[in-house]
Amino acid sequence: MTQRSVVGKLDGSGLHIGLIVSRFNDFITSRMLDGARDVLIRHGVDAGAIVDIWVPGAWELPIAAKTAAESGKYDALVCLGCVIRGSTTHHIHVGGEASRGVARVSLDTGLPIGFGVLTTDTIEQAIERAGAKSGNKGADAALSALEMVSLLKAIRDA
Ligand code: INI
Repeated sequence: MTQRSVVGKLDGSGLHIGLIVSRFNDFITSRMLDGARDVLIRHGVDAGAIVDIWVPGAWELPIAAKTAAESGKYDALVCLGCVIRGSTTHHIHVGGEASRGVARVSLDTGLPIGFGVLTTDTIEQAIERAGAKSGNKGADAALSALEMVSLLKAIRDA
């Protein structure tokens, strides 16, 4: 029997993508935004079809993602944020709710949402993941969202 595989492709032509970005730690998130935008354009997304949507902090990513998803304007979203450990437990609540909330929006709406929220102990670790020696997690999240658009379609069509 021949094996059948269902896989996604990385072809962004004709797609509309929303990039939801946190202003908190924007010296990091703006680099992640650059990485996400760059990788999308290199995979065929029209620059004019990429919209960046700014929220105050990672906590606000889920509600903005829900509103963008329900607008019907986007084929996929990418949430970009950076939560750095502080001297209290505040960062744990912010990071946890951002991750739970974005997952819930994606499952509830069926829209692919790339999760590019760094949670690091130090600023150095965040810099490493925003375009330095550990790559750019914003670009990685955008690429995953692109793949999921095509994969979800392929699953339905299989
Ligand atoms: N928001 C972040 O995006 N990153 C953080 O590290 C952070 N910390 O640690 O405080 C943070 N807080 C703000 C939060 O996201 C909300 O914007 C704020 O609480 C207002 O609702």
